[in-house]
Amino acid sequence: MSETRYAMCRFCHAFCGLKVEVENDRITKVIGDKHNPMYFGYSCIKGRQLPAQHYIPERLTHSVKRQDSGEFAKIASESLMDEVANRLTSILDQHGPRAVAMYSGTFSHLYPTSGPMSMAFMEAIESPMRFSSGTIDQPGKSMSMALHGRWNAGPRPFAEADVWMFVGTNPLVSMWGTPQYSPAKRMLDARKRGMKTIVIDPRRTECAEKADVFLQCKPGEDPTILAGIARAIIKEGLQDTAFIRENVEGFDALRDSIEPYTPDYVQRRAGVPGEMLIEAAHLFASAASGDVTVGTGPNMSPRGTLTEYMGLVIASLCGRWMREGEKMPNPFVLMPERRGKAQCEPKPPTWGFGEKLRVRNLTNSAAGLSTAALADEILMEGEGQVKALISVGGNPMAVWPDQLKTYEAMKKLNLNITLDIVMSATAKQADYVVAPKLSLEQPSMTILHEALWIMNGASAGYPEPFAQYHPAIVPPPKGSDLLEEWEFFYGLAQRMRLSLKFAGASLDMENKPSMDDLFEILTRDSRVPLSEVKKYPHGHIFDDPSIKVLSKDAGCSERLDIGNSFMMDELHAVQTEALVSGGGYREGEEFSHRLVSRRMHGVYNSVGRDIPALKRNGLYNPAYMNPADLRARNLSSGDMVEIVSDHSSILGIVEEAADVLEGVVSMAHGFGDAPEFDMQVRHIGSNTGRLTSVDKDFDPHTGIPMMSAIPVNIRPVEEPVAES
Ligand SMILES: Nc1nc2c(c(=O)[nH]1)N[C@H]1C(S)=C(S)[C@@H](COP(=O)(O)OP(=O)(O)OC[C@H]3O[C@@H](n4cnc5c(=O)[nH]c(N)nc54)[C@H](O)[C@@H]3O)O[C@H]1N2
Ligand SMILES: Nc1nc2c(c(=O)[nH]1)N[C@H]1C(S)=C(S)[C@@H](COP(=O)(O)OP(=O)(O)OC[C@H]3O[C@@H](n4cnc5c(=O)[nH]c(N)nc54)[C@H](O)[C@@H]3O)O[C@H]1N2
Ligand code: SF4
Ligand SMILES: [Mo]
Repeated sequence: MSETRYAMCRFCHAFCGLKVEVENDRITKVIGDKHNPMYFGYSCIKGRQLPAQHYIPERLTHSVKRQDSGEFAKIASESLMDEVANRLTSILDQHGPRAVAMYSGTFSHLYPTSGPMSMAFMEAIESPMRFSSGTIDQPGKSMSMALHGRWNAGPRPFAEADVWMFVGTNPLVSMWGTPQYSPAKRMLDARKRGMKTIVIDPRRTECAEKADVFLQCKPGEDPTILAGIARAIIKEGLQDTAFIRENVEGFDALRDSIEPYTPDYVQRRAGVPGEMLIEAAHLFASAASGDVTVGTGPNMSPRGTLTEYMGLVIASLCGRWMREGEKMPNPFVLMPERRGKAQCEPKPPTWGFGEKLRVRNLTNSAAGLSTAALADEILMEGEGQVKALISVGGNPMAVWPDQLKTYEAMKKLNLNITLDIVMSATAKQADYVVAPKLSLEQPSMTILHEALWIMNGASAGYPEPFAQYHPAIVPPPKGSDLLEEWEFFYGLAQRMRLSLKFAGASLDMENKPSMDDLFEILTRDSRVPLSEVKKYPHGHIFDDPSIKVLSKDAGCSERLDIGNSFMMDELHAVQTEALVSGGGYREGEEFSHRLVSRRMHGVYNSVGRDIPALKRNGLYNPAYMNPADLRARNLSSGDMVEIVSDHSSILGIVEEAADVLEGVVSMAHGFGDAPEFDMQVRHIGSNTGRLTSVDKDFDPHTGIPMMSAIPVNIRPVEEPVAES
């Protein structure tokens, strides 16, 4: 008999509300839940494939261990934890805590208990070596926020904005940034009430299609464009003088630093017509409210922190922050009540603290330890060398920059463990692959999307106090042996006689808790009790209009800094750099193109390519290029080329795309596999990470290397005969 249940999707981070049909303990169909007040029934092609994700033969239903022969064999999860605990103990005894590193990938964040339990484990073994996908994503966000200062009450909501500026972000496909939850509907609603949009991107994206001003720019020149916009705002006198007088410092330093960024200079440097730049500045600053969101594109291009910083500068120049007495858009539900004050918080340290890495003078930073440095930490012999790596819901082999170095590092590790649902490119290199339960086999709650308000400065996270909980929808497949990720870390800790502090609470290490017990700990100080949230299977908006932004503390002297000296120095440095045409000139070689990052509908980073219905969309990652560029090279869609950077080269299949600027190659990441699979490019795509070098052109504080705007040449190749 078929039953209907309500749940949240975790094929990606967006958590869309779902209606799930279940028959004989198996999911048979998934569609959007039209009674869900945050998502209004939205679901995408990936989410609707959750039944396939749960039941494809590629799904791991047992953990596996690498044998001496190199083959993998099933291992019972209890034995796996026994063996791993023993091996970790001997590595810790011999080499100390620094020898054990953890990498938390995207999917570690989607399970409320995974992150806190894995961190509790790392704390218990006293290892500082905790890395995450955040530092190869948008590290500029937390860095710029630390330098500029965080406005305690946060930014004004999208739903009330008159204008929005999207800088290298495309929420209509990525469901990231703003608006993030059913973005197409929210964007349409906003346009209907008159909101204007500005898009800055080298590709005419889905968002750009609908923009009022679209600045199709050369990749990597965002600091120049945003400096030009800030200059134009000040020249027109459109800044919010009263807000600046009360709350902002650094205005004079900023004004002087951006003076050279004239419309003419911006046009020459970034390829954006001067009059359109002025139009964008005017549209943004003359509106009453509205914000800037910067996405992965500019964060992965050089000077990502500066671009994020200039986004904050423009918002602060225009006073786009919540004011005293305004209603808090999201005072939280499952987290403790959020009471914002109309003031700048004390600025935290940005870099130069915490664990010092052995390479490139990197330290801990507001963005965390640099994942781009982890392969070197594994490869470099000597005191402090990383010997064991635990990856949780991530795929280093597919997504870390400099794939060939990552490959070497994987082989060098004494102990390589990954928690994954399939034999990913990383799992194939691992010693143990821990098979976890999948999303609909576990309870869930939406706390992550409240935490996003804290993690991200600009508006991200639920725009209203929405929350949802669901119990496990189906049991795991019959005969399977799966762990919830937290159980793996708890199980290791039990065997290693460690005490765990989970989200600040000491756990009973004799009587194992349940995931629901852990949810109770995570929500122990919530504004609304979890028991209340559980009453609403479609999720619910727990509004409280009485929660308003509080006034500034009497003694508060903290100000938002729009003239930070490090950032101003970077602005000066930009001008010393040569103007580039095409892909630019590097180390004696001329490049014709710049390769930029992008997202594709049918895949999520490296996830989804094994699902039959998604293969149609995501078999490989085409190298999208402008038709004129293809014609000039006598190429047409489907031709194979070699894409060559100054570091390495990959094969690619070109695809004509009029939305891509001439001189640009737009290509998704996370495809391909280890080098021995390169010839299968038409079936698995190729790994753009291989084009990036981690020790050239990296940010000196976050360590993020050039992962977008990469100078490349395109060379035709004869189709290789043997494609196995
Ligand atoms: N379907 C799908 N959704 C996803 C993902 C996925 O793989 N597939 N990935 C998820 C992840 S991990 C993240 S972090 C988010 C990211 O979310 P977004 O940041 O919105 O990511 P994109 O859609 O790639 O948008 C980045 C844009 O930056 C542009 N760009 C590239 N280089 C530059 C540059 O130098 N300057 C400017 N101005 N623009 C540039 C690209 O053309 C692209 O349009 O998406 C998430 N959502
Ligand atoms: N060149 C280039 N590199 C990039 C980017 C880019 O735009 N260009 N983008 C960067 C960004 S923004 C990010 S966030 C990172 C992504 O970095 P990662 O998070 O490391 O990569 P994903 O591909 O998302 O890896 C997810 C892994 O989790 C597994 N998985 C899926 N569902 C589950 C689950 O329920 N539980 C568990 N345990 N595992 C699961 C998948 O099979 C997959 O192997 O890549 C970065 N790398
Ligand atoms: S956007 Fe698609 S994959 Fe992401 S949560 Fe929603 S339905 Fe799932
Ligand atoms: Mo990401």
